[in-house]
Amino acid sequence: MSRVVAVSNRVSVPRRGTAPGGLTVGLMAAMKSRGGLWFGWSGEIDDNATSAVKVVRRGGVTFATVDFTPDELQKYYQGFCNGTLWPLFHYFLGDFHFVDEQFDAYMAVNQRFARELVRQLQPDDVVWVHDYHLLPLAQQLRQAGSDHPIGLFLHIPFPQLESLRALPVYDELLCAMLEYDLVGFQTDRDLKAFLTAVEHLWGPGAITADGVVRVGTHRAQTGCFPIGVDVEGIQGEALKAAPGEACQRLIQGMLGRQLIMGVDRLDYSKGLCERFRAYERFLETHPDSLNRVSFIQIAPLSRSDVQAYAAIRRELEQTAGRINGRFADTDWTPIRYLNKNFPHDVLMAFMRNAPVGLVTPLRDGMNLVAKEFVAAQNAEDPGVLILSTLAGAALELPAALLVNPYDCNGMAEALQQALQMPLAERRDRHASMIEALRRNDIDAWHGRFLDCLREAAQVRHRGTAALRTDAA
Ligand code: GDG
Repeated sequence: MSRVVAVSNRVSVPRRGTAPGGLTVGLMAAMKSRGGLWFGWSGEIDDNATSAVKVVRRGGVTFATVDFTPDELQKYYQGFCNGTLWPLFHYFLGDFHFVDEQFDAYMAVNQRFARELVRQLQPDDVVWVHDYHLLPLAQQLRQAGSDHPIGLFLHIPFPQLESLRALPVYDELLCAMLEYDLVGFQTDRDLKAFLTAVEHLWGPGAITADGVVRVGTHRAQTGCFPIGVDVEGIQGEALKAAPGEACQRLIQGMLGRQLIMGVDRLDYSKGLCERFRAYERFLETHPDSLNRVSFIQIAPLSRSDVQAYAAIRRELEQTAGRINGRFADTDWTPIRYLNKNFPHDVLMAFMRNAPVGLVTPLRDGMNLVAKEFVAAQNAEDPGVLILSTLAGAALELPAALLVNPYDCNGMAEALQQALQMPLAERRDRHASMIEALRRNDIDAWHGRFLDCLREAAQVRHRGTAALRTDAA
């Protein structure tokens, strides 16, 4: 069986004693059975980052990482990735900017990744590239001589054409994406947006009924592959960590109050400011809830993002401070906001103990936390998921309490409804959601993507062979 080579901007090398997050677990599962390789940025900055690749082996998987120079971090990562593509693809045009130099750095880092990666590849490898940081990687790998099956999965939304057109180089990027054998999206909505952009650039004739895009000699299969979670694994994590010190301290600190839980990477797309204000509105309009609920928001932030997120941190600290100042009592803190990272199993145990999961991004490709919250629940007495309609996950989880994350009153009312929901209704909603999660779990996600990728590459190879025969 061929080896799976995963490529992502950031590689998370598992460390002893830490529980990795959802995506890491999924990728590791896809790679472990076949002895995989994971290539990308180490997370380290080095003034003299040379081309040296650091290689370590953990749990049957090889991790090959490179460092970034401060210039690459600033122009490629903070610049084009996080200042251009991330806001544009999440429809935050007000935060979006375009700088030629940063785009050049983006192309250069992709070229450097390709150059380093191609040296690590074996003939039968299947290359699976992840996310918006690496849209032109297949193009660069082909130029570096790779003929491997290469697929791209976009974890974040793909924007509608009218937003996409704000990017001066959108046509160049789309053209580069057609060098993949397979381009996969989280939802049908993202896939359609991509095909609309293709049609705009190359006409309806570029797309066949089965989602293949043909432009010149390029042939890219496209498809929708919503990412899932490991339902049984999460149940196991939650049960294992529940008796542990961290979870017990949380439960004791609640003093019997109902817990509302939010877990998000600290980012403006996650709608945290709007969520805090909705909780404030809920306390204002439901005074009977004072001292009976507590909202805990966990929002870890990575070292390299500290500066970029200073403004949102300030706003969240101020809002949390105002809410606590307004409503707190001698024995009650209404909102606890933690910029702290917890082991994944501890998070799952926290979620299992929360009657309400509040997941209200302003825009999200999928949102794994929503799925993890559902998977972590006790089916006999499940908590209620409040979920943004603007998260990809909402399409698979219509039995959640769906809210518009910009609607402060609507979210406050959903909180009230969730906290009051009768057990029978909670069980019904949970049963329908858990069934959807089991139908499309993390194994289904990587299994379907990799099968489709191999097939797409075979079709390309057959096409190339036929062309050679014709020419002869
Ligand atoms: C992108 C897309 C898409 C969170 N805090 C801690 C921690 N986490 C884990 C969660 C979850 C993961 O991180 C976050 O996943 P999300 O899906 O919510 O969000 P993004 O990071 O924005 O991911 C998104 C995803 O890719 C996958 O395709 O769903 O739409 O934006 O697994 O549990 N894990 C640990 N400590 C924490 O403090 N260990």
